[in-house]
Amino acid sequence: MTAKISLTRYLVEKQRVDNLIPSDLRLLLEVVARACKSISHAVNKGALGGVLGTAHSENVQGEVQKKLDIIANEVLIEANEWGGHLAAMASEEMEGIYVVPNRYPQGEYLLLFDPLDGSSNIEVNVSIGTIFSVLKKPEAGSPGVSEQDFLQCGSKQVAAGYCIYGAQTTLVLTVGDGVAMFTLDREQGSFILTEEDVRIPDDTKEFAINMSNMRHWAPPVKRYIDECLAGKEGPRGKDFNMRWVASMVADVHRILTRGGIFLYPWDQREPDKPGKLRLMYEANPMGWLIEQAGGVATNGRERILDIQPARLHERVSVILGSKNEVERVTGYHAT
Ligand code: P6P
Repeated sequence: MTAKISLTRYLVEKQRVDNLIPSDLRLLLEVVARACKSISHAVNKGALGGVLGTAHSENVQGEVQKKLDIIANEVLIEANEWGGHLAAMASEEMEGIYVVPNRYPQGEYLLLFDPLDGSSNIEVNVSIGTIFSVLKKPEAGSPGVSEQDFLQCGSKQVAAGYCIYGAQTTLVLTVGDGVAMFTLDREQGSFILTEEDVRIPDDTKEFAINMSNMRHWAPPVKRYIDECLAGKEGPRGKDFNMRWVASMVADVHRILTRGGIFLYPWDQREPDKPGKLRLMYEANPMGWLIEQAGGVATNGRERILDIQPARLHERVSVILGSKNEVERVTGYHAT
């Protein structure tokens, strides 16, 4: 029987054997994983834990916050602030950055997260998740840490991942040498390696988009979806299936598991906004995971990871997944 490899052993080997990650980054990722385990327990309690429903407050995005949004955010802040590997954190749920208090040692990493993505699905017991991204504090620049330090392209990430709270609780991670998946063994309380070197097939017959927005899309997206809907009698010569979970973590997890294309494109409902999803907390971490698994992630014009953010809560269009399918929608050819 093959030995079970825990997340800790996997990360120690990335540090020691592959010399790929320094110990501070390993420790940071272990703390994030432990925080996700705590969030998973809170999510799994549901109504029994009194954690459902709204918190009667709005986040910086103007979205009504769920109690679990706030709980997850607090769990991540409290777990990560004292360890000495972080300079600051940024969350989809908080307007500004959270600088590690002076009573704790400051580190060189910046942690960004969407503490509970897809929280509109909490009450209906559909998979949700935590998305995280790790950057290094820029070498140059003034002492201390500012919002400006976070405004780095997604290609600067040193680690990225998500934890999906579904039928299983699974942590999916990249530190730049492929994508690995770890399933939570609740009896042991540890994440166990269950997939390594994840690969997305270049072609697919499955697309994920919120079809109710069809009348608002730009023509290239409308044309692409129409061709998929035309099936084998149409120009694509094959039938397509459609999925839309409305939790990005669930749709991306399906694509990492069996291929597919995910689209949340610009639409004319908010013409001055490039898209609904957030660059720093959703598109960048998910885009890197998709690329590390052999897929492509663009905003319809350029590689997601090349976009220079101007603001912490910047939004973006997202088209990602199976290489040949994404390139078909946008005419974008990965370099
Ligand atoms: P819609 C969740 O709120 C989210 O940010 C992503 O996880 C998800 O893909 C998308 O929004 C769902 O948006 O408009 O279909 O509810």
